[in-house]
Amino acid sequence: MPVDRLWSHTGIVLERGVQYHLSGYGTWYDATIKCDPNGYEVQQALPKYKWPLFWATNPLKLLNTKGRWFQLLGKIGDSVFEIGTDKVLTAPDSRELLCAPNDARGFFGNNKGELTLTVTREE
Ligand SMILES: [Ca+2]
Repeated sequence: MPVDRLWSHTGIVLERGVQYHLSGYGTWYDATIKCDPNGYEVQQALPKYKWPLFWATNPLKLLNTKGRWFQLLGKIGDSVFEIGTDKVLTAPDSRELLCAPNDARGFFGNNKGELTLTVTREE
């Protein structure tokens, strides 16, 4: 899963109404901030003097404004949801699963690293 672009294709088509277990692992970087698929809290990751920059410019541009920074997100059709390291999902549609880090639009260029996502169909 590349980290430097919006909504990467996974090639995995889920089936509507079926339950899946999604797990993400690996390390990625938002500029110099290192984190895992659960993302980070600005208050822990950055010195205080940098907070206003984030709050003033970025949160409204996040793909998921309610989620953590750099949390692994999934998207099926118009439905966006948090995956992180662990997620049980009932597919809302029979569509391809797309993934992205919860970064601000226009700020993907400074991202590095790669995550692996496994998708298991629950029987
Ligand atoms: Ca970024």
